[in-house]
Amino acid sequence: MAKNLTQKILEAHLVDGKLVPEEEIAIKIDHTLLQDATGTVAMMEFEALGLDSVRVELAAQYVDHNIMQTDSKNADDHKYLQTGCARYGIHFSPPGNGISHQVHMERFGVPGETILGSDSHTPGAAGGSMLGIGAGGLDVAMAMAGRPYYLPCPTVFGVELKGELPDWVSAKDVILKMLKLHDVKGCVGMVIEYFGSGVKSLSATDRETIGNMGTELGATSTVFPSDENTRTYLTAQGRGAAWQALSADEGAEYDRYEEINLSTLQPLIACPSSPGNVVTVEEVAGTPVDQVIVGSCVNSSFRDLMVVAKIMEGHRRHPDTSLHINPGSVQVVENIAQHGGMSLFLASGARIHESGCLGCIGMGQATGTGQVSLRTFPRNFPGRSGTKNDQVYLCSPETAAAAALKGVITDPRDLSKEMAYPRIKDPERYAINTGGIAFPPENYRDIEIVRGPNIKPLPKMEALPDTLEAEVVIKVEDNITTDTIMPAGSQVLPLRSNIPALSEFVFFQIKPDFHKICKDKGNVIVVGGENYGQGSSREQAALAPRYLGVRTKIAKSFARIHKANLCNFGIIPLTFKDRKDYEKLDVGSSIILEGIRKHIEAGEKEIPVKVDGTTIVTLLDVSDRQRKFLLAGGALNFVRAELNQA
Ligand code: MIC
Ligand code: SF4
Repeated sequence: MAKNLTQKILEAHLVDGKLVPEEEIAIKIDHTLLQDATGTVAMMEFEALGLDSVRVELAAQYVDHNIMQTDSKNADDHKYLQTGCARYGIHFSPPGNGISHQVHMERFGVPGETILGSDSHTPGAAGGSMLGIGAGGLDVAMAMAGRPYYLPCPTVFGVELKGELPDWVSAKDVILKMLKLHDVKGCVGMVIEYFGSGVKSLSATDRETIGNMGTELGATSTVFPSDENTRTYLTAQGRGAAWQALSADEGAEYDRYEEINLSTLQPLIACPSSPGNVVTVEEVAGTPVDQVIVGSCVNSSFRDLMVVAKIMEGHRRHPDTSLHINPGSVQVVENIAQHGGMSLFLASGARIHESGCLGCIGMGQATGTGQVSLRTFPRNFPGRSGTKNDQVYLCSPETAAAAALKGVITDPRDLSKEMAYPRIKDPERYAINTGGIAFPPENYRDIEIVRGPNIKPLPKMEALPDTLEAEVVIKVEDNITTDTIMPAGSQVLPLRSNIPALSEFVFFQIKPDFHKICKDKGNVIVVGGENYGQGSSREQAALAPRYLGVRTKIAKSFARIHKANLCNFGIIPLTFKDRKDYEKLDVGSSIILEGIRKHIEAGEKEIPVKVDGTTIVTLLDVSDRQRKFLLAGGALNFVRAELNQA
């Protein structure tokens, strides 16, 4: 039978289960990726498993999110990561070296292999034709321990690309088009597989942008064929030997199919405050812009920065609009410098920053009150920039540059009256700096791990009681992101490895005293709408609420990674059998889950829940393995016991 590429990669990695949509499968993980904001706790979790070294082909840890050093906390955590990586055999990329997804693709990506990352944008690995999946830190820690990754078998959404992108339209517009068509939950449970003649016109880094932001569609992952463009990229990285050709078989079928003609695309933009809020740039043209930022883990490659540099050539930025450049990696900086891009930026009045997530995760670059910011980032969730009621738009580098020049949102095609579209060719050979990454030393067993005072032990989690009694403490609407549940930003991120301190920020944006309310109540319940917990993979959005006594969340539906994180930390993710029952629960409702242990042990799907004395029916749609986690009070308790028995 003809197979699509996703089926081929999954089949080659299948450890358990059958490739039947929605059934649980386990796949072998070849690479693991940690980033500091989620990776510090993930390292502690890995340590808690009690192994002597990692048991995966390649493990890497990047310090890219939490790089502001306003006091000793982040620097202490970085030291812990650096020494911990050396101790356990993990590659370590220090602060300033670049953003995980960019650097991993440059230095380590291998077509056809799998990568599990504690960052939701790990599917950006599609640029190098890997199957990248985002997960909670504990799942990645378990993969580092050599265990397979369990997930519901995805369906495969084949997107056939035809034609070629017109001038002034680029890869970001392709993914914004997908978001316009499908919004933030349109591809839940799917791997998006791009194929067709149009794929040839997209470079590896273009594909990274498209794969990375598949996450914004709710997709499990994205896959691109490995072709001549992949080979060109790997050769330019001095790693041509890693290349192999990969594609779907002739006549392969897809669970869902769509065609996009690249030639018909126009510049698009996501308006505040959701990546799914997409309109044409034309529709919002003329809006004054205070700030433009080019970079992040998408649109920060050589091509993406050089196209902006060339558009700015011979011009200053508009006096009312600041222009920021956040390069994806040190390698990108070195290469744009060699090709004259850096001088063009300096002459244009741009502010050039070090490589890292920076403003994308609210680490600096916040805008003033009511100000408009155009960013080439993947996300613009409310308040994520650090400014209340922020006005963040997401767009391509071309649209960003046009706004930096004109001071208002401008369709970049209008620039063709003044200049030719600068088509950028990637270098045949990048200037490569391998010194940035610390490789695991031979004598790793002798390395002493340095733990600063910011590293607090993981909280103990007790097993699930026979019956749970709790009170509803918050009720939220649809599409609540993990940024809302557990915010980031410069004040909160340094506390990511200190759960008691971090828990004071749970739901901070919408209910600042949430942690205080929980303290006096014992067990508490959160009620959510559709797609609850979309966005970031941060397991702190499960771990910190659990610390505050949240043992159950009842929602209309859950986002994939957050649901897995809830099970990992012993929080029962229930959905309403009848969605209308959402109305029956309110803040203050008293809830009883009578005999919950027995229901979960018996593998029951329907769980009766007493709400203020009347019973509603909820669903527990989790695997047998996850039931064991829930009973044990969390995956760490369960897996630790299992490893100790082995
Ligand atoms: C994000 O883009 O939201 C983040 C910050 O990279 C997160 C990870 C985190 O919260 O540390 C993600 O994408 O998973
Ligand atoms: Fe970093 Fe932003 Fe990318 Fe997340 S989306 S990895 S915060 S650059």
